[in-house]
Amino acid sequence: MDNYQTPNLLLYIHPLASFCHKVLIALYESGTEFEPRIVDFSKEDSSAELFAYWPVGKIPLLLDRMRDKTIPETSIIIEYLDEFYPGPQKLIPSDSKLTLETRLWDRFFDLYISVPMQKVVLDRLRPEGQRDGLGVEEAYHTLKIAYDMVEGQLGSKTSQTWISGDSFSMADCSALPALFFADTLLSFRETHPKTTAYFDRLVERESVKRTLIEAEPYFEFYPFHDKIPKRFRKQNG
Ligand SMILES: N[C@@H](CCC(=O)N[C@@H](CS)C(=O)NCC(=O)O)C(=O)O
Repeated sequence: MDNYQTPNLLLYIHPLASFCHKVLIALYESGTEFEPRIVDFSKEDSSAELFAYWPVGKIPLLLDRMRDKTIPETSIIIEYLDEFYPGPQKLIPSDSKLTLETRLWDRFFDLYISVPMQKVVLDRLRPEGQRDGLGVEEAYHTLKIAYDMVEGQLGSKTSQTWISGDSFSMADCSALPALFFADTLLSFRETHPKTTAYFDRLVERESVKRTLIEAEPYFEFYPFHDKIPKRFRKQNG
């Protein structure tokens, strides 16, 4: 007899999508069971279900079948998981000062690193003649400023393993995919030592390792895949 029970949670994702990595890391941190459903935007029948739930069509999207709830937006999803499906590692600290700092750095990585990174990547996928050179230039400018601010934040406390202190949080879930992909566009490795060391700590985390291993078979579809460091490729050579 098969003991498999459908998990309460269903997550629409794509294994290469950076915002999905953010939520996958949170789920792997807590060890919460979920059913992943891969969305292929090039196939209407694959994405129709997602658009029916969330017409802006962004992934990830979480369904909680037990509570009959649809939860969009990565930060809201992680807050929801932390409230209703908590794991050993609280991703939203209960200390109110730290909560604000966690939310701030979560927003920061999304808005000032992931969003400009997406701009550059999506622009590369546009046909020649329809590209937005000025927008891309602005995106690189934002990345430069954001890297300096992350470097400053990482030097701001006497003891700081993670971005907002000694506890791994939602902000660190946002940081990993933001830095992973942004580094392939504008590398911080030679210029931002604290950010580099922080990134190296992030990639040692089991939740992150698992997320990157699952993404690896799809890296070849990333337009800047040649800039992904070899240590993240299956064939390390
Ligand atoms: N603010 C959203 C951003 C989500 C997002 O941009 N997801 C991308 C994948 S990384 C997406 O769905 N892209 C498909 C599209 O825009 O058509 C969140 O935090 O959930």
